[in-house]
Amino acid sequence: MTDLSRFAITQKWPAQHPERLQLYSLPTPNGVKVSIFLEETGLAYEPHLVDFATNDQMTPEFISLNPNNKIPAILDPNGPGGQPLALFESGAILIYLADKTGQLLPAEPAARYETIQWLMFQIGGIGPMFGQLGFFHKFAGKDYDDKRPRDRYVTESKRLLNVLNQRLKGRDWLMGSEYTIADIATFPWVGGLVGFYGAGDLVGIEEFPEVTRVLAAFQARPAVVRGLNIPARPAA
Ligand SMILES: N[C@@H](CCC(=O)N[C@@H](CS)C(=O)NCC(=O)O)C(=O)O
Repeated sequence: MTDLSRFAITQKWPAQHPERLQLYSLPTPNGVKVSIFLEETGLAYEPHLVDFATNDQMTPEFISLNPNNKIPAILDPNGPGGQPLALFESGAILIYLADKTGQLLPAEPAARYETIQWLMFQIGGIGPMFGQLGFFHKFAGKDYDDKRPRDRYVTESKRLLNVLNQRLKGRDWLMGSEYTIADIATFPWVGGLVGFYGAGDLVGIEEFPEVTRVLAAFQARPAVVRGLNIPARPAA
């Protein structure tokens, strides 16, 4: 029987199935990357809801696993050497899980690094920029009279969308015919920009037809449909 009791996070989120990978998350663009990966690959896991409405991410139990107080985070009871491994940062988690399962990250070295390059492009560019645009367009920042911060993020988001659009010309996915963790990292953010943030018109999303084509293909995948709602949010 796997014992995860030395991990304080299990005191707040007890493991019903301690032999399975434990996922601590919420369905946000960063959170769903991991649930989508897990749904795509079929690796057994147990999802736990980290509810921002009650500031779960700020609790000592959560911070014991991720001192950066952000989702997603995982605890794999069967990590390297058969020992438990706790991990945060969605990019690190995706690479770890791809290596563990041998899926969704090419094995050939050049293609592997190219995939990681596009993954990092999302982590360092698309995520932070689209997230700031969401703040200035949908949340508290929309009430600021000075529109220069919002416009700065609109310009940068459009520039990033153009890079994506160029890359996707003649390709099914970011790495061509192979669907990878780079797509799983990127398209929840594009979907969130257009959907949740309602910023499609603001960034002129129709100017990026390759991006919208691949977004539609991504959102049609059954594992994506499922992953976008895991862990389920509490009823409103
Ligand atoms: N670089 C991190 C970003 C994670 C992140 O920003 N998560 C957000 C949700 S999308 C969060 O947990 N926010 C909670 C908070 O800021 O209190 C990753 O990729 O995992």
